[in-house]
Amino acid sequence: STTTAEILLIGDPVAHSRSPAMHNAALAALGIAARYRAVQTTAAELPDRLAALRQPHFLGANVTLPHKQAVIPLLDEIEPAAARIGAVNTIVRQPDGRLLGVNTDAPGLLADLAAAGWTPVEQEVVILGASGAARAATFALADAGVNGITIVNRSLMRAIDLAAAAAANQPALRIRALSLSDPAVTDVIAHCTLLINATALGWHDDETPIADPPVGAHCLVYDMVYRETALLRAAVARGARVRDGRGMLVEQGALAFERWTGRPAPREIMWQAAFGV
Ligand code: SKM
Repeated sequence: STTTAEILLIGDPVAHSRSPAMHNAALAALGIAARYRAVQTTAAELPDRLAALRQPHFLGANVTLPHKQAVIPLLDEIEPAAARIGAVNTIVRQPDGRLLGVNTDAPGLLADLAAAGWTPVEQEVVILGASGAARAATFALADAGVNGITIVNRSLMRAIDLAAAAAANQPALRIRALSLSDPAVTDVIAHCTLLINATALGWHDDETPIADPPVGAHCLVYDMVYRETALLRAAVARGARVRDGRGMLVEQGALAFERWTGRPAPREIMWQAAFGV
C-alpha cells in the first residue's frame, strides 16, 4: 500500500490556522497527492514530532508559535538566513531524511510589502515585538535597505538583543531598541513611515500592543495578524494606510509550498481558499 504524502503544521495553538485550507487547495489544484494537516504540539512533544518527520512520506512542515526558535536544535541543517534570524517556520525534508530549516516569513513579508506598493527607500520603521516574527521582519527590512529601525518591546532586554544582532549584520543601519513604556515611543511612532505589529497581541482576542498609536497619514501600519485588529482600526481613525497579515500568510505559504513540491505555488487559489468568502 502507498501512504499519502504529508505536510504538518506544528504549533500550539493551531486550530485557528488558515494554512490547512490554503495548502490543501493548492495541492489539489496541482494534482499533488499530499495533504497538509495541523497537529497541535506541546514543547514536550516537539522532539518526537520532529523525529517522526524524518519518515519518507513527509514532505516537510510549517512551524508556528511558540516553536519557531525551539525547533532549531532539533533540525539537521539551517539555511544561513534562518540561522541569522534565529527562527524557522518551514522544514523541508531532504530525500535522505535530513531536516532542513528555512524561514519564509522574512521574504514573505517583503513580497507582500512590495505587493502593497511599498519600497524600502527612506523608510523609518518601528517594529513592535522581539520574538521570532519580529526577528524575521527586522532582518528582512535591514537587508532590504531601510533607513532606520526601532524595535519596541515590553522586555527591553530582548529588544536590545535583536537590535544588536541586526546591527552586527548591517553596520550602516540606524537601529535602536526601546521599551514599550519609554515616553520616547510616542515620538518615534509619530515620525515612522512603517509600523509593524509582530507581537502575538490581536491573534486570539481584541488586544493590541498600543491602544492608539500616534501615526501620521504618511505611515503604513502593517499587522501580521491576518484579520482586522484593534491596532489597524486605531490607525485607520488616524488616517494612516493599513494592511493586515493575509498577504504575508499567502506569500510565506507559497514560498514554503514551492520548497516542498518544487512547483510554482498557485497564489490566487491559496488566497481564495484561506480568505475568500
Ligand atoms: O510562519 C507562518 C506559518 O508558516 C503558518 C502560520 C499559520 O498557519 O497561522 C503562521 C505563521 O507563523
